[in-house]
Amino acid sequence: MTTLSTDRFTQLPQPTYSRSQLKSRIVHLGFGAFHRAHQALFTNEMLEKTGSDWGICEINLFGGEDLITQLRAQDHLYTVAEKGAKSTEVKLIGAVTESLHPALDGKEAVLNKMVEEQVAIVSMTITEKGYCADPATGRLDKTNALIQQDLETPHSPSSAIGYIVEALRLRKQAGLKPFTVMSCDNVQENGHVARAAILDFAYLIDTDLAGWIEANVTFPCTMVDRIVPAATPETLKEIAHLVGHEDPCGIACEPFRQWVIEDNFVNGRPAWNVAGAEFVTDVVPFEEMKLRMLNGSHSFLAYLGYLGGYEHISDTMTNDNYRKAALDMMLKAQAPTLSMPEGTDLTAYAKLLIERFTNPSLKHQTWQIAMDGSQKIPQRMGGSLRFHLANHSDYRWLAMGIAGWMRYIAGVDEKGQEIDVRDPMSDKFKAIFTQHGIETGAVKELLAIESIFGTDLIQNENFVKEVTKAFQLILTKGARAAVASL
Ligand code: NAI
Ligand code: CS2
Repeated sequence: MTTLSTDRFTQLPQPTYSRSQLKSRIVHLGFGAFHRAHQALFTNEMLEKTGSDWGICEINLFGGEDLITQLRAQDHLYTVAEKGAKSTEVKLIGAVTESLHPALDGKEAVLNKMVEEQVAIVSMTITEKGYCADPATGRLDKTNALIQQDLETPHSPSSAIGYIVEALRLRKQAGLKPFTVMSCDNVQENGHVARAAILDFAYLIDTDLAGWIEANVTFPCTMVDRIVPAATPETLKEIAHLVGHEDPCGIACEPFRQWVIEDNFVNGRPAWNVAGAEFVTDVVPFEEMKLRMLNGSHSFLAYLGYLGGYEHISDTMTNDNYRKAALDMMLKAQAPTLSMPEGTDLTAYAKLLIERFTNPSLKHQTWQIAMDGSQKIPQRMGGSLRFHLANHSDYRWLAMGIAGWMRYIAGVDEKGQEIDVRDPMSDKFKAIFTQHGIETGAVKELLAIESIFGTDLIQNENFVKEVTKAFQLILTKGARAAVASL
């Protein structure tokens, strides 16, 4: 790796705040694509407007060592390219103060940082599976391999949950204030899930500590939104062209961004509102709206789009049937299940989503969104399904979405090519399809997976019949025809 100097960014507008005054008051777990283009960018803008000292220490617990090394080599500066349909704006982010990785610096360095007195917030974008929670119940999955390991050696953790509990134990022991734990993942009631996983874990190792966490730590829920596809050699090349130099930490995203945060911080917080974030008392309706309407239709398009031969979400939007099905999914299958504050215009929201999905400058792979379906399906489609089954209303788009997921995880596409299925449960899926072949016999077995579908859905005959029918249609006619049939 070449050492990169910071003068590479001189072509861009520089931070107007004093970077040397920043303190690592936020420790962020998960320096992935999303955080770089969302929370760090909001923080950067907040610093521009307030001149406060809220800096971020970035930590990757799993993978991403190179990214951390590269970030250090450029003084923790990096660029975000906001790509609209017609133009691109590049921003330089200066909010990051330092970075750590257990594989580079050791676990103790990570824990020591989390225990520093000035740390007031530990935030997370660690993917759905990072919570080690059962997606159907939102409680800690005690059978999770990382959790089992951390229960054996809680002072030398590996999981994000284990790190947070150990850091809180050390803070309690040192007589320090706790920090707020703020999840920024696409998990329904993300703060509540983080809280449940952390408390469940803490109660298993130390009831005093668990009681202290319960009484003193807050876990605000957040609704986060910005489409940030994984970086590709093409996007990095484009950024290099725009910046005038390479930036291996650069990331491209859409211009839209939204952040709704439950205002429940135990140890202070930055004024992210000056950068456009909204502080509210109840985030849950907004989370549900976004997870069901945006992410639910995203997953629908990802599975049926991939099977239909579309590489990117914007490619699916060139097919009128997919476009109409996505809008119907939003307005007919998802919107009716929501209870939104007065004045929320879900039709306008859906139209904006379709516009965002259509952005041809954004190369968001269907394959990327298709990842980790076992963690995503319950919150994106499960709640709405239960609503329609109870109300005897039309849920054909949801049944097709689930059937599309099942056909996708069968691991072979419509041309007989292998699909690289990435999911914590991929071994289980493989076993089911090995036993049943890619036939409707697999449907019931998949619906019996409790962590995804609970125990109730499989008992609903109508639901099993609808999913089986949709699966059969995809098998015999293909995904494009199945979507057209809706
Ligand atoms: P990414 O793949 O670029 O980064 C994933 C991050 O999660 C890495 O920093 C990695 O170290 C960490 N991680 C992975 N597994 C982990 C585990 N078991 N425990 C702890 N940390 C773990 O993905 P990206 O795009 O940053 O997305 C991350 C999450 O952010 C998503 O899963 C989603 O919940 C949320 N999000 C993403 C959006 C996007 O458009 N990319 C938009 C809204 C939310
Ligand atoms: C996507 C999301 O990867 C996925 O599962 O549905 O990351 C989506 O891009 C974001 O939630 C948009 O805010």
